[in-house]
Amino acid sequence: METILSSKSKTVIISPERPTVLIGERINPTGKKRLAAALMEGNLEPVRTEAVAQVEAGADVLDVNVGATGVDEVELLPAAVRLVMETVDVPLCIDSANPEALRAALTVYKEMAPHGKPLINSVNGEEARLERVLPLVAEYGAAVIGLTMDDDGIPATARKRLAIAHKIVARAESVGIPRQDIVIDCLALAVGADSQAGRVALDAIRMVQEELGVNLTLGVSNVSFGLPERELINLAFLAMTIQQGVNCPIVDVAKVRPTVLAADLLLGRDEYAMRYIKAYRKRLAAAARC
Ligand code: THG
Repeated sequence: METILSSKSKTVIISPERPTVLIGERINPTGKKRLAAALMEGNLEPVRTEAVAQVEAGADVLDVNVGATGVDEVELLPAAVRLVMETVDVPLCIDSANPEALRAALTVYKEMAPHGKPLINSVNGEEARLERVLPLVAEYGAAVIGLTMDDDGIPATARKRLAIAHKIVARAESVGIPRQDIVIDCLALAVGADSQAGRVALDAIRMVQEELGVNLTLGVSNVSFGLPERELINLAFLAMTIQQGVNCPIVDVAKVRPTVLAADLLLGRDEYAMRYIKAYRKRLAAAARC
């Protein structure tokens, strides 16, 4: 099962047989006061800086999210997409809950990369979102992330999350979106609030992988919310989710890439440890320059 994304001249293939694809999460004002303030003033310069830094750190795809209170996403999301596409040549994951903002961003993506294919983040099992966003994805020939939640929220059991994934895949296929263009996100909640939150997400990932065969993403960092030394928990969890079937996580690339390369190596996705060693040498060279 291959999900093929593309920018102006770069193709990224998400597949269980290939190394993990890293979607950079840092173009997002959540928890970043300075970025939020800049976006509110219509200043997109920090977006450019984050785009360059993440690609330099090894991001394969960039998530672009400008959602903050006081921001007009219909205006700012397409502007951010344009700026990022002028700055770096990687496919984008366009992240908004606003269908009008998604349409405006898709229009810019098509203008900047006529043969390109972005990932739309996201739909979920809610009727209103399925009805509004899936036709947009089909019209623009994009790929789409489906979150395993619906009008009743995020289910507490893996089986119910799997049922929502089935529903999203069926609805997407019914409007002409092929299964390989659907990426499922099983959603990780905080283990600090519910000790079973990690376990449930890991079980759901495995079930969705086995029953639907689709590619899987995950926003990993939620799992450690409210606990000390979050990075430790995030990295342990990330390795486990990759083993279960996540193959395009949304992450802080600079922080997680070495761990992901180690996980890929251990799962037989890095022949002769070439990628692992290449990244090690790059870190050595960077340290020597300091
Ligand atoms: N699934 C899908 N998309 C998503 C998410 C998901 N998009 C948004 C989010 N979750 C993933 N992106 C982020 C972006 C930032 C942070 C976490 C997830 C974050 N920011 C720091 C904070 O809040 O403390 C800021 C830290 C910093 O400044 O470096 O944690 O789950 N499909």
